[in-house]
Amino acid sequence: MNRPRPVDSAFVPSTTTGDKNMANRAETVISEIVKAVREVLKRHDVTFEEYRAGVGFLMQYAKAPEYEIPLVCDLWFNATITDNEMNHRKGSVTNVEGPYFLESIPTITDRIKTRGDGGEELIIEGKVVDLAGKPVEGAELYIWHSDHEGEYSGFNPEISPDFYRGKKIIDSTGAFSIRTVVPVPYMIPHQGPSGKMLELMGRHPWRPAHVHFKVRAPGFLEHTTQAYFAGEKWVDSDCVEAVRPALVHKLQERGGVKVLKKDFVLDPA
Ligand code: MBD
Ligand code: FE
Repeated sequence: MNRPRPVDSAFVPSTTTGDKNMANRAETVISEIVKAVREVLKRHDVTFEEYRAGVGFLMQYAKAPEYEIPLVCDLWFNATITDNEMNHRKGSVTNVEGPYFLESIPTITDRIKTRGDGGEELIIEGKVVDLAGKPVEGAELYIWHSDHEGEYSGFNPEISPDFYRGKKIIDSTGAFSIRTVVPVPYMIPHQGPSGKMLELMGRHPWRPAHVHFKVRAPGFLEHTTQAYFAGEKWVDSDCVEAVRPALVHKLQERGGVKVLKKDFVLDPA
């Protein structure tokens, strides 16, 4: 079982910084969130009993594992935040990081280590370029994905983080070609309150099969994204609602092996 990474509570912005802009932004965003919620409560004539039930439901988060609060926030809002990134970028489309990124992973040349005990072979190939189409030599391309059973290495304690993850250093051609295995649909942890919330709503806890990427290069904005596979299960009903058309790739086939073509166009910092 995957145990997602909790967010460090030190990320909570301080109200004691004396930053006036920050205070104004907090007033703007929080007061408008409250206003939007009030409008929904009015429109649906929500009763005191329902309100108390809702508060009681939220109290379950106090007893839940640490990752449950970041999980429910990501479930409803992370994809919106990443959409906002594209207001300030001209490169390829970014997407949510998810809770399973790891900093320290093996550097690879042309193959991501898999346990070799299952999973269909997959080649991921493409290029890393700037807005002018010029290769970004030295860019670090992080790739991570679930195994063939939907488990993330390093979070499922039985799978070493050396597997299903790799960092490729991009050469002067900008091109890369990496062998791994095809990930499968992924079920977010559903035993806790976030899963319970989906269940109450009559929704499922599945994400479509996906591959995660992060590209870092000096002078460029960090580029975090995912790839989804056209026609696959849950692509049209991702529980975290993060799938975007530009990220749904039609798998090609070469010599009986599936090929995912994925190019990264980086924005300048
Ligand atoms: C995942 O694997 C993921 O990619 C996201 C965005 C949320 C939960 C689990
Ligand atoms: Fe994921």
